[in-house]
Amino acid sequence: MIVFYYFYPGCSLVSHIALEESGLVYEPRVVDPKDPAQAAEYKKINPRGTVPAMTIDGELLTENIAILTYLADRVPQAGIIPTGLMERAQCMSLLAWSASTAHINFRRSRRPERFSDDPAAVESIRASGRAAYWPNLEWIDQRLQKQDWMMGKVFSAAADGYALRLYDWGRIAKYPV
Ligand SMILES: N[C@@H](CCC(=O)N[C@@H](CS)C(=O)NCC(=O)O)C(=O)O
Repeated sequence: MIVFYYFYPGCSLVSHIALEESGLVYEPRVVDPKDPAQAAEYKKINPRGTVPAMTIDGELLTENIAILTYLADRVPQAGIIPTGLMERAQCMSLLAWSASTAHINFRRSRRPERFSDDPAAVESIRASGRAAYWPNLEWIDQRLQKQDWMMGKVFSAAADGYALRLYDWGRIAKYPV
């Protein structure tokens, strides 16, 4: 049995899209990590307190990239991650960049206090995160000018789901997307 923990507008949207595409039956649970009571309760399940997380027959799996890989391997016909050797590697490259570069630039702009305990530094961290996120959005846009989907001719729930998540954050943060 799969239980899936998520929150909008969190990065859990990416795993959520892939889970829907997989066709697997799951129990959805909304968790607001910013709500202290919910966060305390949730940490009993996922001690990191982050979403997405999933339990599969009681075993915890965290991190978008791990969840996406698990779902892609479990339901290969769902088109979550391409199956060819190089296509798969290129998709993993894109997912890693999304999670470790674009997401973190956006986080710097939204949660600058997490990057320094010096209150005087917060505004400059926010501004540099905001500035750094824009080229990330432009890079996705340039890719989609040349092809229909992030991985080329075929939809990938993982790669296109991440692009949608990053675009939607741009929309929420009032970038001219
Ligand atoms: N590297 C993780 C990031 C997970 C993450 O930080 N999720 C955010 C929402 S976008 C969260 O749960 N934040 C709550 C917190 O850090 O307390 C992944 O890709 O799954």
